[in-house]
Amino acid sequence: MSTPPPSAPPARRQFLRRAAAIGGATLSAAAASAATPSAAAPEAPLAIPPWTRQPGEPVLWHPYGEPSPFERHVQRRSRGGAPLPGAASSMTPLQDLFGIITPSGLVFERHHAGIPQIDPQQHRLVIHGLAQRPRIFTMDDLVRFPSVSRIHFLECSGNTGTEWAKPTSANVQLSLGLLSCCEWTGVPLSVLLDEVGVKPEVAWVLAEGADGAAMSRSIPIQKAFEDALVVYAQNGERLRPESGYPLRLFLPGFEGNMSIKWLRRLKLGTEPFMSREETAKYTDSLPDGNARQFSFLMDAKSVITRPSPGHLLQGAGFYDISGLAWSGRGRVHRVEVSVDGGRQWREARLEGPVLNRALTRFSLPWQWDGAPTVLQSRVTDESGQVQPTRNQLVQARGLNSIYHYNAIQSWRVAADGSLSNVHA
Ligand SMILES: Nc1nc2c(c(=O)[nH]1)N[C@H]1C(S)=C(S)[C@@H](COP(=O)(O)O)O[C@H]1N2
Ligand SMILES: [Mo]
Repeated sequence: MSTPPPSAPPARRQFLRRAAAIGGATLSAAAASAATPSAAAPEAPLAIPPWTRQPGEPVLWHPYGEPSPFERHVQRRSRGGAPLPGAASSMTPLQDLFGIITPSGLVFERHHAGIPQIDPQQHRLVIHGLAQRPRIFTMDDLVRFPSVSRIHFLECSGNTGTEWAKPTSANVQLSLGLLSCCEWTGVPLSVLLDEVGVKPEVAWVLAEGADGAAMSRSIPIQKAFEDALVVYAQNGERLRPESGYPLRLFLPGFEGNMSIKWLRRLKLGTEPFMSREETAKYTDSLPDGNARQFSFLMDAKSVITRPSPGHLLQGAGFYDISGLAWSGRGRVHRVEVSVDGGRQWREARLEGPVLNRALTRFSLPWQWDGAPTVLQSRVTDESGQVQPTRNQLVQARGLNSIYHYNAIQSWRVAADGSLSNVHA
């Protein structure tokens, strides 16, 4: 956030100050005040600051590069105190991000047995089972295929799982942060399948990871041919170790769990392989005692990320509400925002390009009168699915699920400008 030039008219200055406050407001009060320009700054003479009086750091200060030390608070966080080794997750700081791309270092992580350190020279991908010509691919083999790059979101089906019970988490990172959106580069799985020759009776593929959990999932062969990718790069560089280096499966729009990291094996078969774990875990219990199985697609969902709990509004006036919308069924068709707890809805502006199965940034200008209210967003995707209210979701699915919560999220704004997570 820049300080407005001294000639800026007062209204604009006031607006910029507010914008700076909301944009810079963070979880830590110290960081927030550092990012908020002082009220006197625009009138003060343009004194020469110390950093203008001497040369700066040399090139190659950080040969890889890293964010400004003033952005240190923008980090992955996990819900339960210190991260455990092995089975654990960390969450993306959605409240501090802009646009739609998640920087690689901030992509949420979910591991069932820690992060294996894999030498790409020793890594192999085996495609076997009902194949005409089973094959073993080295990383070099895979990179020689023509590649594609696509921008897609990845969401853990357990994202917002805590919302089934009650609105618990302190901020959007801890309630919705099992969500990321990257540019993924690799080989379409269909190309590799054509290479090995899929037998006509094949209906399922088992994908297995090389981590300590040897995590595996069964994937319908239609998905494998439709848009599945075998990826080795993310946001322009090789995958980060925590994201599956050197190779992962990527299934656009499907629950994150099925995008097997550290991919080492694809086995073609006629049935879902369904390990005991797979059958027991990845289902959604319904109120009638039945369970929903094969709920692979992520439903239409949206959330306001700015302002959101942890941010502090600086009094009545203009704010630009901004958030993210997505759907595993395709593109975002429209997003509506309510600034009065769902009584009236206004169409938000979508920031293009609106990509298939990718996060889409939306915004809506808002004049806050300073009275307590509730902010909400509601997405409709191109398949026609409308994000449900919490009541509608609970009515359809009951309260026994852990996974696939996609209800409208409500942020309560208090008169003092603070925000909190509520069920409205
Ligand atoms: N091999 C393997 N693949 C895995 C996992 C794992 O623990 N092992 N976790 C899964 C889960 S539950 C999710 S939500 C995504 C998370 O991907 P990310 O860590 O890149 O965000 O990876 C999936 N793929
Ligand atoms: Mo997950």
